[in-house]
Formats: sequence, structure tokens, C-alpha cells
Amino acid sequence: MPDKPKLLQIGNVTARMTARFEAGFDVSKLFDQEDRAGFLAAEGASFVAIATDGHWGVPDDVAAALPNLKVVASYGVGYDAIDADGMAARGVLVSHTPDVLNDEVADTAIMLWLAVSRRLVQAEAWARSGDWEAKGAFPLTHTVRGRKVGIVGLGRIGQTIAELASAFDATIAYHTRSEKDVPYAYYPDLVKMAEASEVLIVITPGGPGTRHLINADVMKALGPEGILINVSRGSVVDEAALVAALEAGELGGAGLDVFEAEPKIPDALKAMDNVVLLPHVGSATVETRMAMGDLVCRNLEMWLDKGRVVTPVPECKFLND
Ligand code: NAP
Ligand code: 8YV
Repeated sequence: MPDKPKLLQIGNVTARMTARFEAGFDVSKLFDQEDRAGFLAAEGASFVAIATDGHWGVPDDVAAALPNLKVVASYGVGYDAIDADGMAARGVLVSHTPDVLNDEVADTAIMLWLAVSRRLVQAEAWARSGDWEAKGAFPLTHTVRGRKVGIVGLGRIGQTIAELASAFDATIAYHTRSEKDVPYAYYPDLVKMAEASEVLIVITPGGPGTRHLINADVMKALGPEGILINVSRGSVVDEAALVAALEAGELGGAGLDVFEAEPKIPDALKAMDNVVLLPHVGSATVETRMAMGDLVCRNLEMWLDKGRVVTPVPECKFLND
């Protein structure tokens, strides 16, 4: 019986996934190594596969220490933490987990929007703290019905968000680099779309191409009654400009699942009651994480069997033919 190929596991995958990896691979866990540099220098050349997640990706020291790497399976759809072009140039096939999380992340975006607009967190505290008895009715909030919603990024998840927002009688507009064949108004100019929107929902990929796409001008255009929802990556929103806009009253509120320096969240945001904060849980349900984990395993199993994967990232599709 030949030795199993070696897989390096990075980041937080489930025990169920590790058990499935172990059927086909000899698995080592990077985060179990006390001397990371020594381990990579001694063992790096023996690994052909990596299982990782969207947060950790493939760090530069790992990429450099694995000259015989052939396949990377990432747990998550966003792969901005992986140098996909560099991997493709090395002939490394990178896979991710698109589509299986569309509904969950879209639900999270809508949940944040509703929570900010209807002041869910404050209203719950009012009920729980006894303020209802002591002070009377909670102040009125604003309806989410019939709003003008601008979606930044209209891919798999963005289109699911548009469908859900339509159920709230929203008028949908979108901004992307290229126009899509959809029944929504296209804005090539993001500031113009923000001016025309009451709610702006951000769901582009992260990485250098979208860094600080949501800047001070966009927030100012959204305006003092406007609500910004970010479920994409923290890097897409200029967080310092966001704090400044909220402090100045130039932006009405924000619902945020992602941050620039996760897990750190600026104290200024934590102190604001027109902001709802989540700890990057867009896809974090048992059911969706199970589906994502299953797809990671299927990618690795198919690679073992056929040298191909189920869901390659676009940069690596040519390696999968
Ligand atoms: P997708 O199908 O690839 O869609 C991405 C969309 O963004 C496309 O419509 C694309 O259109 C647009 N886009 C890309 N670059 C842009 C730019 N510079 N300016 C404006 N629009 C741009 O991706 P998806 O599956 O919907 O996932 C989107 C992202 O959501 C992921 O990459 C990940 O970062 C994030 N995410 C977050 C969570 C969470 O837990 N919060 C969970 C899953 C995913 P054009 O190419 O025409 O510009
Ligand atoms: C995960 C995500 O939390 O899919 C993504 O892009 O951001 C989330 O589903 C992330 O991949 C970490 O595992």
C-alpha cells in the first residue's frame, strides 16, 4: 500500500472534515506546530495539498515552503487571502465553496438591515431591562418597506440579496464593473448610486481591486438617513472614514459583519447605537457550514481520484480542463 499524499490543514475546519481528509491524505495541522518555521523547513516539501479557510488562506511563508504543492481547497467562497494568480502560475489548482452559502449570507445582510432600521438591539434591551415598564413605549423606528436599495456587487450572493429585498418592495439598483442581464437599474458610478439609495448593501470580493471602494464620498452620498450594510470583506469599506461619517452624522447607520482587522473592531463603532455589529457570521449556521465542508471534501476527493476539482476559482479553471 503506497503512502497517502500529505495534506497541510490550516485554520478552522470542522472535526468532521478532518476525519474525511484522513481517509485519503496523511494530515498535519499547521497550528499544532510549536516551531512553525522549523516545521515548514523540514516538512514543507512533502505536502501536495492544503485545506484552509477564507480567513487564513495560504500565508506567504507556507506558499514559499511547499514547492510540491498541487491543490488548495478553501472553506469559503471569498479567496482574497490566497494569491490565486500566483498559485495558477505555479500550476496549483485552487478551489473554493461558491453557491452553497448564498442564502445564508443574503439572510445575514437582510437581518442586519432590519436590525439597524427597526433598532432591534435597542428595542430588545428596552424590553429586557424593564425600560418598557419604567419609561413606556419604545420610540418609533422607520419602515424597511419600499426602500431604494443599492447593491454593490451583484454576483451569486448579491443576486440572492436582491431577490430577498424585493420581498420588502424595494426598488433595486446595483453597481458592478460590468452590466448584468438583470431587471435592476445599473449604475457604473458608485457615488451616483449611493446618492439615489437609502440602503447600500456591499457584497463584492475583497482584495486590492475593491480596497476602500466604499470611501468617504460614497458614505456622504448615501447621506444622514442612509444605512450601509457590509457582508463582503472589511477591506472594502474605509473603516476610519466610516467612523468619521457616523460621528459627523453624515451617515445614518451601519450593519457590519466584517471588519478591516478581524477580530478587532474599533471601539468607536462599539460605542455607537446606530450600528449593529456581527463577528463575521454570514455563513455560520450548522447547515451551511456542513454544506461548505462537504464541498471542500468533495474538491479534495475528486482531485485524488481525477486530478480535478468540483469548484475551481476562476484563475485556476484552465488547470481543471
Ligand atoms: P461573485 O459571484 O464572484 O460576485 C462578486 C460580484 O462583485 C460580481 O457581481 C462582480 O461583478 C462584483 N465586483 C467585483 N469586483 C468589483 C469592483 N471592483 N467593483 C464593483 N463590483 C465588483 O461572488 P459571491 O459568491 O457573490 O461572493 C462575494 C463575496 O462575499 C466573497 O468574495 C466574500 O468576500 C464575501 N462573503 C462574505 C461572507 C461573510 O461571511 N460575511 C460569506 C461569503 C462571502 P463585476 O465582475 O462585473 O464587477
Ligand atoms: C467564512 C466567508 O466565514 O465564504 C466566505 O467568503 O467569508 C465565510 O463564509 C470564511 O471563509 C472563513 O471560513
